[in-house]
Amino acid sequence: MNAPHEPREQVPAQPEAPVGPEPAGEPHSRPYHHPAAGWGAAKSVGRFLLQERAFVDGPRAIMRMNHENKGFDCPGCAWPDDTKGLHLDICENGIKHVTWEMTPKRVGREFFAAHSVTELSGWSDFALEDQGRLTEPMVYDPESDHYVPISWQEAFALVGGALRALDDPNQASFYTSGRLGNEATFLYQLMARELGTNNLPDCSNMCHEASGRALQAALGTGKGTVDLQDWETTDALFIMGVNAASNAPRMLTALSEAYRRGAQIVHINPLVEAAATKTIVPHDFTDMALFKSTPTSTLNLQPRIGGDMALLRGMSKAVLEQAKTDPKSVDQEFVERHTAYFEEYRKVCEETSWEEIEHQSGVSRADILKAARVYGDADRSIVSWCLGVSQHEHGVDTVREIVNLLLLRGNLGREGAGPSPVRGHSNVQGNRTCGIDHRPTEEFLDRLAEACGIDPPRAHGLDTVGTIQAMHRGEVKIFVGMGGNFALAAPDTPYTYEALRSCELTVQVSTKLNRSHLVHGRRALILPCLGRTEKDRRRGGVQSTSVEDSMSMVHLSLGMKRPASPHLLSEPAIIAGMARAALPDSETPWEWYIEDYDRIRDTMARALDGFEDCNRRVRLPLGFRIKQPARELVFLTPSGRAEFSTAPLPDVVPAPGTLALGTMRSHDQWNTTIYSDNDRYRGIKNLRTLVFMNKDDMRERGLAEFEPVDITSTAKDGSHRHLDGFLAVPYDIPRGCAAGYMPEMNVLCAIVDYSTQSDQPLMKHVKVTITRSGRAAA
Ligand SMILES: Nc1nc2c(c(=O)[nH]1)N[C@H]1C(S)=C(S)[C@@H](COP(=O)(O)OP(=O)(O)OC[C@H]3O[C@@H](n4cnc5c(=O)[nH]c(N)nc54)[C@H](O)[C@@H]3O)O[C@H]1N2
Ligand SMILES: Nc1nc2c(c(=O)[nH]1)N[C@H]1C(S)=C(S)[C@@H](COP(=O)(O)OP(=O)(O)OC[C@H]3O[C@@H](n4cnc5c(=O)[nH]c(N)nc54)[C@H](O)[C@@H]3O)O[C@H]1N2
Ligand SMILES: [Mo]
Repeated sequence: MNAPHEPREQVPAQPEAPVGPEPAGEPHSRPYHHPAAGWGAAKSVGRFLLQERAFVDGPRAIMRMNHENKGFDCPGCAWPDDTKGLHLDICENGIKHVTWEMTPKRVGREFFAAHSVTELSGWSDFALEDQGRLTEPMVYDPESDHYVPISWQEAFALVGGALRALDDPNQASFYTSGRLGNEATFLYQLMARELGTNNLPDCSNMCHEASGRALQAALGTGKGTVDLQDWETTDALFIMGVNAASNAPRMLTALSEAYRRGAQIVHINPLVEAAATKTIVPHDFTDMALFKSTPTSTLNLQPRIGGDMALLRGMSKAVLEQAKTDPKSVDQEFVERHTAYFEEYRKVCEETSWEEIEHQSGVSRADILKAARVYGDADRSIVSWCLGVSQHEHGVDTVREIVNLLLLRGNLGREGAGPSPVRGHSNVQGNRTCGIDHRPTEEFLDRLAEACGIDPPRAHGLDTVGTIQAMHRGEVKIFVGMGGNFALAAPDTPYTYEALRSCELTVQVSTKLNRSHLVHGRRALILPCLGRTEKDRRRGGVQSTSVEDSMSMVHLSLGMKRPASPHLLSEPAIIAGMARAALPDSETPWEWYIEDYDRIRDTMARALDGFEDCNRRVRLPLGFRIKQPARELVFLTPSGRAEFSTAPLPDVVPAPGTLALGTMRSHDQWNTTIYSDNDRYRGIKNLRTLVFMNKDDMRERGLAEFEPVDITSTAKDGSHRHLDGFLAVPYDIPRGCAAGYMPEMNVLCAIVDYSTQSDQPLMKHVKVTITRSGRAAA
């Protein structure tokens, strides 16, 4: 739990600079009628390669991506690679992502000499990253307000000295963004724990924390149980709260194949996203040539923001009502043998009225019954979800309701059935497996102690929100960011800026210049690292690193490009350098480990559950799958069974005059990295500072298309935050709901607005009022 935070009257928004590029023209909004992926994507890739001047390297690299053990893992999303060994399992956004890393542009010492930090603070985030790859370590010089070069040895000594000077190791916090490979991850958590802290916040604290906690509580494993083969054999797919065409584009292939097979595909999302219509599978060359699209949906339901739990409860209620006349609609045998608390759940469903379900979900009983029928008719069902479900106050309860629904019909532990969260960053799941957890279990720590000969701290550490609050209070003085862009990704931008600026030292390990280098502590370091596409040559030869995808497959990733600069170090080498300087008496063989990553993996095999014999298994053609007890119907829960939950439905209906606002990504961005001001599938051009609204909510407020509005959020503590001048765009979204883009809208997300169930910031449910600009409500 995060510490309570003193109420703040009003935190003024102070975005110092725009996020996206200069708009290339007038804002434009037209419905997109073309299939997802297909030629629209191919055109966009071509334009992007041209813009990045990567026409030779780009395509060559792409041919090496996601190969069986001979290439590198796409540094984009965590969707698994095709199990059939397909050699062109790529997507538009993965290509953009790889090309982004391979840009020929460079940010060297001349650049930093020419531009002060104050000057750079006025640049857009797009312009910062557009300078290209960082090339050598830099340290902030307060005298001149410039970053100046520093040697690696001096940089490590600076970090080590600062860490050693702390009164308490808990005055440091070590953030991980989900790109970090498993071996670096293992060394990073080892360093933090050897220092004596579990302050290991990560991007998952803002992403799928709720999913992990719910699955852990219900099934005893904090991960999904299905793999791609299950996707290929299921009868019904329920896709909730994910914009797959943009954020997990390779899912489109699975959806179109499912459709062709005759499977049912139900999308549950306040917005009808592109993946809920039709697609042209990009590597299906005949389809591309013939412009032949495949539908990717058989039913679309549009709940209100936060209405998913009520909708799921309605589906369960329908299944249970049906069981009164048709006992087979519930898998009695499964329920009796493998679950606990069924009777309590049945009762809760019975007691939840259809009126309440309709009111809270925003979906009619008739439509919920349609989805329930699909579910009831299917022998095997998969429910898949992403941030639209997790980033809510009741994210944990909602994911548990997903499991409740699945358990009713025994959709677990057999082919084609089960829960399937879509994870975010390419290795965010691996980070958690390898120890990035501010709440480690006793068993994990015992094994780590045994395998590594350290005495890890037992007290829980700080997560992302907790770290920001502790920095703000002056309790955390050193912040280390292992990748990511903490300043922009975190909630409450001005508050997070203040927090970072009050640190003694901020260290950012990065590939490109970003906002987090400019919003820094009294002392600050930029440590540039190799990207995943680049050759990592150590004394023991060229190294590969392992990663874990959304479906628990672990495989090797081998970079093959010449590094962007000869002065870059790999992430494991940077961590070992910092650790050696911070822990001079350490008995951990840091230098020896980073000569050959097999040595790190040998220790991981002893320390981590599921990594036994990993050096051999990770070299198998498709790597290995981490064992999933729940998949084998072994439940590591208190009852030893899969547990139904019985939470009451939360009230998610916006108060009169207010709207529930969800922040999300456009098609042309990767989290805080913005590629363009366009959002192709939603028909938007040249505009990011927008808010999508229902046309009736706009009419009620007297708003025309592209009319500037003032958005005011109200936090749990009653404080307000504002964004002014955003343009209202009418969109097919339920009444009472609104949506817009992160990270521009993060100023509206109050630091105190995190879930009491998961401690996750409520990024999909910000309570706002929207008025015409200049007419703000008192
Ligand atoms: N190209 C690209 N790929 C990415 C990323 C990227 O930025 N760019 N980011 C990666 C990361 S870290 C992550 S976590 C994932 C994120 O993948 P997504 O979860 O798709 O991310 P968002 O863009 O936040 O979109 C959230 C979706 O949830 C819907 N939604 C909002 N509120 C609700 C609700 O209350 N109920 C339901 N059912 N739906 C709701 C929105 O309409 C939207 O479709 O993608 C990963 N992949
Ligand atoms: N309002 C709102 N806020 C959100 C979200 C939301 O939906 N709404 N989503 C949240 C989610 S799901 C997430 S995951 C977070 C994302 O938070 P982060 O992971 O912190 O942010 P990214 O934008 O993915 O990080 C981009 C930076 O990573 C660095 N980088 C890229 N590749 C590498 C590499 O190989 N190694 C290293 N060391 N650095 C590299 C580059 O310098 C780049 O600038 O944002 C969260 N914030
Ligand atoms: Mo994420």
